[in-house]
Amino acid sequence: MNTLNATPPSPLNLVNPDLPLTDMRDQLLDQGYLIIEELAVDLARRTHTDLIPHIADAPFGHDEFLGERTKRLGGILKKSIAARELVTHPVVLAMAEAVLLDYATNYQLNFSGVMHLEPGAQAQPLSHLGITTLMPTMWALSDFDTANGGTQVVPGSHLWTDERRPLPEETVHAEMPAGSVLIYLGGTIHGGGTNDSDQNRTGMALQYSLGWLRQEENQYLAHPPEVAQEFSEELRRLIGYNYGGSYLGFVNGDDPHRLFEPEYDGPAMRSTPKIDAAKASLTKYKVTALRDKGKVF
Ligand SMILES: O=C(O)CCC(=O)C(=O)O
Repeated sequence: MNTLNATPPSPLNLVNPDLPLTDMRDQLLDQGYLIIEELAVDLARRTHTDLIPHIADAPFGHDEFLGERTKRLGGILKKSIAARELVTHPVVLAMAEAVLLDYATNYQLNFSGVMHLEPGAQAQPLSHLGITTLMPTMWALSDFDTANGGTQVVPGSHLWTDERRPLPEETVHAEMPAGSVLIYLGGTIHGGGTNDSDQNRTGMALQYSLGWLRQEENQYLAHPPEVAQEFSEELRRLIGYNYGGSYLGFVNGDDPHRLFEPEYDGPAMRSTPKIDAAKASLTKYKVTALRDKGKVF
C-alpha cells in the first residue's frame, strides 16, 4: 500500500521515492512519464557543484533546437564523480530494465549531458521519437518549474500516432525540486521549456537505450579506457564496455570488459550468462506473444 493511494493522483505524475517500483513502472508505462520527487538530493547537489565551472565555460547552442540561451555539456562522467552514481541509481536502472528489456537482452547509457537554460532561453520544438528504443531521464540539478523552462512532456503521447500534434493544454511542464528525476519514454512528446524567469534552470539528461543500438554520445571516445578504469564495473558495462546482446560487441572473441580484468586467464567468453538467460526468456516471450496473436502454431 503506498501513501499516494490515500490522495488524488498528482496531475504531474509526481511520486515519492518510497512508492513500490512496480507502481512506478505502471505509471511510467501508462502515462509515458513519471517524476520521482527528491530521489537523490545530496548526489544532485554534489553533481551540480562539480559541474558549475564546466557549465560556465560551455558554449551556447547555435540553432533553434540547441537553443541560443542554452548550454550543453557532455563527457559528464569524467567531470563529476557524483554524476557516476546518478547514472547507476538503482531505482532508475530498475525502470530501464522494465521499459527496455522487452526489446533487447541488455541496455546501455545512450547519452549523458547537462542542459542548462539561462534566462531568455526559448522552448524547443517538441520531439516525438517514435517507438520505445530509449528511456530518457532528466535530473533536476536546480529547481524546475514552468517559469524557468521545466521540461515539457505530453502525457500519454507515447501511444499517439506521429500525425497527432499536442494542444497547448495537453502539455505539462516538469515542476520538481532539485534532486528529483523526470523519467519518460522515447515515444513521449517532449522538449525543453521557455525560461521566462531570472534564474538558471540546470538539468542533467541521462538516457538509456536498447543494448543493440548505436549510442547517441560516443561513450568510448567520451570515456576512453584510461578514464573508464576509474569507474565501477557496473558503470563501465553500462557505458558500453560490455556485450550489447549475445555475441554483440566482443573484442578478440571475448567480453570487452576483459580490458579491465588483466588477471583473468580463463576461456574467452562470447556472452555473459545474464545476457544468455535474458535472450532465452525473450525468445520464449516473443514466441508466446506471437502464438497468442495466432501467428505461430
Ligand atoms: O532541456 C530539457 O528540458 C529537455 C531537452 C531535450 O529534450 C533535448 O534537448 O533533447
